[in-house]
Amino acid sequence: MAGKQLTSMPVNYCTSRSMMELSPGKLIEHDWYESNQGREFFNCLLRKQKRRQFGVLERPTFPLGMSSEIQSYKLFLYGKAGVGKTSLICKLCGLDIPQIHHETPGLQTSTIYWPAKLVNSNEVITFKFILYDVGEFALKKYNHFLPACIEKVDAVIFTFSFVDRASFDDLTNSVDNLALPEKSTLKIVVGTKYPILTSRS
Ligand SMILES: Nc1nc2c(ncn2[C@@H]2O[C@H](COP(=O)(O)OP(=O)(O)OP(=O)(O)O)[C@@H](O)[C@H]2O)c(=O)[nH]1
Ligand SMILES: [Mg+2]
Repeated sequence: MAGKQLTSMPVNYCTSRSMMELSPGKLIEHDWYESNQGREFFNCLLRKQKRRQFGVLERPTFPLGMSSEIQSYKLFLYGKAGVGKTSLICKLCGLDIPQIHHETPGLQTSTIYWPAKLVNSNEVITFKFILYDVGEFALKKYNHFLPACIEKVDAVIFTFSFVDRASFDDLTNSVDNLALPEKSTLKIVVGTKYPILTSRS
């Protein structure tokens, strides 16, 4: 697939397949997962009603007639210690978030599969997100972690916490100064711990 970019992926995908032009905006059907077809796809990713964890060499298998091209993306989570990077990954992977803060020891990767139906197309594609997570102190201590995380990265998720002003103040600096190999790498900002903020007020 040419021009693999997270922001424009479905547009490129459709353009290369069917020469369709899509305007920016809604590119996937957001309520598709509730349809019969969507449920069938998601059931293949579940075990005992929880998201199945896939190893590095594993991939989901869909029943005959339910084929889905897998599009792989590498994402790197970046942010202050304790801001909630690992918790965010746990949430996305359907796991319980850690109750107590333990710094992530070194570099950890998690893989999540996410089927989606494109607007104006009958095809279902499965996003494969490989999430790179490093504890802030480990990132500062070992010089080889950052290059491993940003090499061929498709998107960086910058995290800040709604209950930590300093993590928000650092954000502009981090977004501007993280030396990414590609200028076009997508930058996403995610705020964490919002429920704590709202329960206080
Ligand atoms: N209530 C609530 N707690 C959260 C949320 N996100 C993170 N936490 C808590 O914040 C603490 C730290 O979260 P982690 O996800 O371990 O932080 P981290 O950014 O991975 O930290 P390092 O690995 O040290 O860089 C944990 O005790 C979580 O329970 C959230 O959205 N809501
Ligand atoms: Mg962590």
